Formats: sequence, structure tokens, C-alpha cells
Amino acid sequence: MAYQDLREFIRALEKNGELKRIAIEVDPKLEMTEFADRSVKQGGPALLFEHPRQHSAPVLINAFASMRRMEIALEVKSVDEVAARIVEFLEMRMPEGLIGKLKMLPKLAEMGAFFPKIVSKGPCQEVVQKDGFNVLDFPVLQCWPEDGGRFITLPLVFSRNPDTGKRNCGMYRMQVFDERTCGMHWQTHKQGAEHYRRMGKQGATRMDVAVAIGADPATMYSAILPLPPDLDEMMIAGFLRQSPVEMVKCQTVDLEVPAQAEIVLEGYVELGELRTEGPFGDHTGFYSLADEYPVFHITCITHRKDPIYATTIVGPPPMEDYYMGKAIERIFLPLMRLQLPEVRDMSMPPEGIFHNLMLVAIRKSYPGHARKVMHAIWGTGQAMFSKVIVVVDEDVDVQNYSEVSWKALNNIDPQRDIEFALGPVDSLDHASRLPNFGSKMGIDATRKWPSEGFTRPWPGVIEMSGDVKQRVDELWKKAGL
Ligand SMILES: Cc1cc2nc3c(=O)[nH]c(=O)nc-3n(C[C@H](O)[C@H](O)[C@H](O)COP(=O)(O)O)c2cc1C
Ligand SMILES: [Mn+2]
Repeated sequence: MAYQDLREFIRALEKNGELKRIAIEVDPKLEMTEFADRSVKQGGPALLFEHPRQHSAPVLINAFASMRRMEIALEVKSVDEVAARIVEFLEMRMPEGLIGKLKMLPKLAEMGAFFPKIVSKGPCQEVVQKDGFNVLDFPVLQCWPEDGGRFITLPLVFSRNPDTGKRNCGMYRMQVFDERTCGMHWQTHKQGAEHYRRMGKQGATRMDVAVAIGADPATMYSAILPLPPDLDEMMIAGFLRQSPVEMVKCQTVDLEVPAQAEIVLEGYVELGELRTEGPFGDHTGFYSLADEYPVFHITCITHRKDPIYATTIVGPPPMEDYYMGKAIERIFLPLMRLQLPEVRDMSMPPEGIFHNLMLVAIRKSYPGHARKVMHAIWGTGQAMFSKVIVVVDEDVDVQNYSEVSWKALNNIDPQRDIEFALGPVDSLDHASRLPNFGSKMGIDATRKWPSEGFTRPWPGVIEMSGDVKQRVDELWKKAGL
């Protein structure tokens, strides 16, 4: 059964021993970060701070911060189950003949059941504040000492594509400037920024934006998925939770938000208005520098009577977002393999912060195959940000970073095997020659073939023969070892 809301998810975490309530007073300014950071690094539970200093709303953090919690969030035994369900849908073709078509009906009905449903009221509007509100009434964290202020870190930011009318939901952090103004940190490649550019082209002066904080876990998770533009995250959330997301119309803007959300900020972004946002201790483990970003003006705050404030911190890896990203890696692998069936597995180690390092194992079939795969990845959605791609043969386990380092480093002649490309890079890359533009490197660490100009013999990996291993198994004890 799908979780109705954040509370049901919290109860499930608690029942599974994955959540700790913190009864003592803790300051949302820095102290909660230190708690959350230590906890995630020790493999500790999600934390629910019941008494944030000077605030009444409890603070939930690290709710997704382990693979077990990701499984509880998505209600699966392994996130691979989600991948399998996606493949099942993608492979669904209209079968021949009436009987075959009839057999399809339940599947199609199931698909229909994913579409979000508009409802006339929702708990997220139990309290409606059209004036006299203050977003800082919520326990918004200052995450790190040199942060430019307090940041809302788990917001579901809703906007509409003015050309297609399609909704988007992305997670873009928001620095709180004052009681009713925040930064809107949608990076230039993201859909919120695209909507903003299109609104500008149409000569609009304001863009409606609504922000939901705290919802059922599938809905929250859908906001970070690297989906194609114009694919409704709320539909994907419905697919993940196998039940439609209930949406309610906002009070002051022409957008809908999840009816079961804890807190909703309604408002607008003024076209052309920019303000310095940051610095912010980011998921690279470095501070992102202050930069100019649009400003979000709040026109109305709605919330539950007793809202819970959901948040996260990012910083030196691994943090909560590593586990959210690891689940994306597993869930999106089958989608990647639709385009690139030669890919056997791929992995993004925590220290690579997703965009800095991707390890890919392929079944190599023709000369230059590894380079073809690199370019395909650089041409695919948010995988375009991959700064370093290491391509290995399929016998290398890319989840085993020590095996990859050992084999890849042995297999390369650097000058011959490195491919450089120029293109868009992650906005958080502080080393690129320009913001958002720089170089990327592919390392072809596959075994080289004569058809690639390599005519020397290629040695095999050292392995003991099976019969000797077996014999030593017996001798081992006799030797007193
Ligand atoms: C905790 C967290 C914070 C994030 N903050 C930002 C952010 O501030 N700006 C941004 O552009 N992307 C941020 N992201 C990544 C986006 O949510 C992600 O790229 C998403 O796919 C964007 O959706 P879109 O393609 O609909 O724009 C964050 C992700 C997580 C998990
Ligand atoms: Mn999107």
C-alpha cells in the first residue's frame, strides 16, 4: 500500500528501526548538520528532531540515507525491482489478436492508475496564510559555517512550461533571504530554468512557482530523477508508488501541488530579477561560490496544522544524496541499456559526486566501441555532465572500485586511450574554465585489439588453477594455518 504522506513513511521507518526521535533541543543552525553528518557516516538511522531550537515544527533528516531506507521509501525489497517494473512496461507492445489485446487491458488500466488526480482539498491547506507569514517560522537549516544563510534543501519546485502547458517538478535548493523571499537555485540545464527562459522569450514579467516541502517518499524522490523534459514527475511518482498522486490547486497561483504535502510556498519569480545566492556547502564537499540566481517571492504559505519540516544536508561524501543517487543508478541502468545494450553495468562511486566519475563495463564488439559509448553517455540527459568516464570490458566488476583501478590502470596507454571532449559541465564544477562549460575525459580501459592498431600480445589475468586451490583447501588446516 502506497504511503499516503510523509507521516506514514516516518512510521514505516520507525517500525523498521530506521528512525531515531531526538527529544533534546537541537539548533537548526549548524548543530543538526553535525548530527546528520555523523549519523550518515556511521550508518546511523534517520533523525527526527522533535525540539528544534526556537521552532515548533519537527525536523526530519536522513530519511533516504541508506539503501535500506531507499527500499522502504519505494516499498521494495531491492531497488532493482523498480528497474524490472520499468523494463516490463517499456517492453510492453500491443499484442496480436483479440485475446492478446484483452490480456493487455489490466496492464493498461494499471498505467492509467498512475496519472495524478486533482482533488478539491488537501491537508496541505489546513492552514492558509495570505499575509503576515514568515517562511523562517519553519526550522530552516543553516547547514555549514560559511553558508550565505539558511537554505531549504528538499523543496519540490513546481512550474509550468509556457509552450506545452506541461508541469515540471524539480528539487532546487532555496536560500531564504527574508520572511517572504528566497533564492531559486535552478541551474541552467534544469527544467525550471528552461521554463523561466521561455517565459522571458514570451515577454512575460512573472512566472508562477509553487514549492512543496515534505510529501510521501515516492513523490519527493521523483523530483530528483533525471527525467526527459515534459515527462511529468507526478506521473512517475504515481508509477513508483503504484497509486496516483493527489494534487490540489494552489490558493494564489495557477499550479497544483501534492495535496498531502506538509508545507507549501506559493509565489512567483520576477523575470529578469537576479540576486546573489550562496555560498553553500554543496554535495561536491566544497562550498559552491555565490552566484546570481532568480528570486522567489512568496504570496501565500499553506501547511498542515502540525507540519513536519523535511530537509537534508549535502557535503563531503557519502551523504544522504549518495543513496538517492545510487538508487537512480540502479533504476536507470535498464533505461540506459535500451539505448546502449552493450553496457553490462555502470557505477558512480561516492567520491565522484555522480558527475565527476562514471565507471562503465561494456561487451566490446568492434574497434572504437568504448569511445562510442563515452560519446553516447555525453549525449544523454544529465549524464552529459560526466567529467570522467572509464570504460572497461565486461569481466571487470564496476561496483568494485579496487578492481577497476587495478585493471584499468594496467590496461591504458594514456596518450593513446584518453578521449577529450568539450561541452556543458555541471554548474557545481568549480574547476572548469568557464561556468557550465568545460572539458571531459573518457578513458578507454578495455583490452586493445589488433583492429585498433594494437598488435602486441595481451596478457591474461593471473589466476590459480582450480585443482590446486582445492588441494590447498585441504592442506591449509593440516599446515596449521
Ligand atoms: C538534495 C538535492 C538538492 C539539489 N539541489 C539542486 C539545486 O539547487 N539546483 C539544481 O539545479 N539541481 C539540484 N538538484 C538536482 C536536481 O533535483 C535534479 O537534477 C533533477 O533531475 C532536476 O529536475 P528537472 O530535470 O525536472 O529540472 C538537487 C538534488 C538533490 C538530491
Ligand atoms: Mn523534469
